[in-house]
Amino acid sequence: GRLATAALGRTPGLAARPAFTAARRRYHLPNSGVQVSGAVRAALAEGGPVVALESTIITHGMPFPQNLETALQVEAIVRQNGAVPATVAVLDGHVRVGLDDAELERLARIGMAATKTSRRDMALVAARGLAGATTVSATMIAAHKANIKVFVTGGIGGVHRGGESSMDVSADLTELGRTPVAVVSAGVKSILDIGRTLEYLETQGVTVVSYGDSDEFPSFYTRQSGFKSMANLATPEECATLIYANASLGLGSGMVIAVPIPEKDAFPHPQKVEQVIQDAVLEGERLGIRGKDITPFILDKVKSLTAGSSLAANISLVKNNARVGSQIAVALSRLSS
Ligand code: PSU
Ligand code: MN
Repeated sequence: GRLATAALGRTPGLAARPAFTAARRRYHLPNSGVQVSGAVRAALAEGGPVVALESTIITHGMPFPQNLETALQVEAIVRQNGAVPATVAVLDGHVRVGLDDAELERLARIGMAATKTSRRDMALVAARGLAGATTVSATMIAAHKANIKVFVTGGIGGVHRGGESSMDVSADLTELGRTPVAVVSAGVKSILDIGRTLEYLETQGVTVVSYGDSDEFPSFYTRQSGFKSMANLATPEECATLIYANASLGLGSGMVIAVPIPEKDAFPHPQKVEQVIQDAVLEGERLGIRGKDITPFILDKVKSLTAGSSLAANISLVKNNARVGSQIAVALSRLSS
């Protein structure tokens, strides 16, 4: 008890204080770190391949029920390619790594009512016991805590157009600078300033490579951006070797593995998309939308202004990234064993 501890001349630990115990009950404070599902824990224990997946794409990126269908299909693709999927989200204030199908459905139905959760939001969402959809930054944090090195998503955040004056730079980029997880994506959407995004990643010390036969940096809906990565890596084994080297050197920083959208699903009219994006950016400015709301706003506008064809491209590239990311995770687990 408290008295006995005091008599021994020690201060009772924070966790033992009655007030703290009450607060924990009331505010759903997790005991420590993240909660990893049984399937993911089992795979990690034997050094097996695991792929982390984010959840903002489920709640804010697509409408129900396509979001649930896509999430389930992406997990299936990961399994077909020999890896274990670990979707990350905050449920009832607990940071979870690995969701079952019922939990995925719960999240998909919550949709936009879930809190979009990047690094800065995590503590508040946990303290309040809320449902949080993790962005790339928060998913990287959870993945790293669980010791997962490969993470698959659609597109990463970046420097927004006009970011040189608004200072709207996604927390994804600083997270990539400080957390050693490889993020497999289709590059950066042209709703962002791709050139400045790559400059910022360079400053943050983030390795940026393209997957396949070209060092062109892809721009989500299209295979080109007019900018180059540091290199092109042609096989999952090369990517795994890069991740292994990053870990061996203890750099502590993350990397971007950019996978161009499959040719057949790439947007045929980049100029049309560009016009749509410019309209959406202007409308966002007019309505005074800023902070974490601007990315979902522009994505939604682009979706409706392209009559849904962007949704099909989005689903295609996420599945393709899941296939490539899983192959990389498999190659990495062979390399490490
Ligand atoms: N880019 C996309 N689709 C997305 C996102 C970005 O093409 O769904 C989401 C990701 O979860 C990413 C987040 O981490 O938006 C970045 O938000 P912000 O720009 O507010 O940092
Ligand atoms: Mn922002």
